[in-house]
Amino acid sequence: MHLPRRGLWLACLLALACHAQQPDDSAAIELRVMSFNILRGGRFLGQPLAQTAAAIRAAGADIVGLQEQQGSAAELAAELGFGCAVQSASTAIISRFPIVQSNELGALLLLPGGREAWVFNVHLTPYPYQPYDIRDGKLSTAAQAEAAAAAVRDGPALAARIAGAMEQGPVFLVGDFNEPSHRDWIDAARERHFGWTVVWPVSSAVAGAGMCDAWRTCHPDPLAMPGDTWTPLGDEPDEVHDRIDRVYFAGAGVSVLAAQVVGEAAAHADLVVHPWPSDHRAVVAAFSLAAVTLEVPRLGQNLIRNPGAELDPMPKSEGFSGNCRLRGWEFGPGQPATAQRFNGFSVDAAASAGAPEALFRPETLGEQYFFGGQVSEDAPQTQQLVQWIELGALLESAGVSGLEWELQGWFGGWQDQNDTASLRAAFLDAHDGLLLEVRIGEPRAFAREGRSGLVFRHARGKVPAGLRRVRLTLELEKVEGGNYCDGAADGLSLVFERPD
Ligand SMILES: [Ca+2]
Ligand SMILES: [Ca+2]
Repeated sequence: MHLPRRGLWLACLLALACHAQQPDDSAAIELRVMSFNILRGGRFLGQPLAQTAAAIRAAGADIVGLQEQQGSAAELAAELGFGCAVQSASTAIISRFPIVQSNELGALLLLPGGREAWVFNVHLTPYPYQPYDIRDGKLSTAAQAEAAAAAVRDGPALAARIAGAMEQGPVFLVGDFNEPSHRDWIDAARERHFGWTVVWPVSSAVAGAGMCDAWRTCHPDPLAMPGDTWTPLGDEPDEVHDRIDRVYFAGAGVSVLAAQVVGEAAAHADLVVHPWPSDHRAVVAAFSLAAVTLEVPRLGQNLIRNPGAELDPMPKSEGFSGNCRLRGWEFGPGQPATAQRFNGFSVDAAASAGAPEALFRPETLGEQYFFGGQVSEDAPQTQQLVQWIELGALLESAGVSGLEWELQGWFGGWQDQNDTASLRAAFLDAHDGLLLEVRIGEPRAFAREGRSGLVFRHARGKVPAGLRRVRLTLELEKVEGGNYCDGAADGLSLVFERPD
């Protein structure tokens, strides 16, 4: 955490969706996020790893997404007194903030003040590198360049993976994208890019998902402030310099204060470290996170937090995704439930010998669902996820008269096993006395025609007088079949509204 750097954020310009702004809340926190390709483990140019650490210190970074860490991340983190989460042979996230969970795409960090933020870190496929192919005459139209880039780097898949986490925010995405930005190869900057205008697909997809490019938000003019990170090495006359290392951000209350290039000389970098240890410059951005203000719930709004198990992206693995916390939910008695990716393992299992096609799944259910997951071999058991929903503020402003509640969700299981799921809502008064209890779901194999999948269930009724809060209990029940509870649910919703 750092004090605001006034000179820097004053230099930032305002834009509409992605805006840089002045921190005005005393309870706000500030942090600095860096993306740094350290070149083959950091020592490749003959310098000690301490020089890479010096660059991170010069950047004042609190969180660093490393690429080409190649086994150096833990040592680098130790040198800086940071924690470390390794995503792959190339990528790792190191941070002064505690790491709550991590997977191959990123890490969930515990920030000062108790907030949590996902930081995603990517090192996308370097070759074929389209700017070289344009230079060398191997591509002749922008459409060809865009198609060639999309063939080796899947921007839409990346955007889909992180979309769920963005609903809650704050979320950061950093990386060596090995692809320029569509914000840079614009008409006005054609002279820098062989006279070409290219809508590069990864940056387009990431922006389309709602993420803001920190550098381009602070420095909107790519001619005046190119921000090139590739490459500080050499002076080959035909080298193509570009901004392929970027820091993105999203989430309510997150604003960028400054964005700086860290590199070898003042001509190319805002922060200089000499000798520079990598063939990429790094980029660092300072962010302000506004104080958390509790939103007053509204009529017509789904009041369930993390209602589709999307908030914490699970690893992109085959089969069982593993275990994770489910933010917004407390684990009740029984073994912890988890989120599972739709990857053909359980409720979306493809038809196989003797098993029919899975049930239709609406696209609105996203990438993941609530899942019992791996449990002990012991006989039938039930796992619980609990969430409390406070209604005082909503009912005070809306009044109870004529108000109705509606509870919805998708529930199911696997093939002809009777493992199942249900959602119970206990409507409670000011003393937690039970006014009404409703349960939806619990489809067994028969209700699914013996097919894997989820079926829609809902219930509706009048709001009882004296209501103050609701305790939701999602139950995932294992009845049979080895050590997996295939009880599954998704798309949960609790809405209060007044029918006209
Ligand atoms: Ca979902
Ligand atoms: Ca089972």
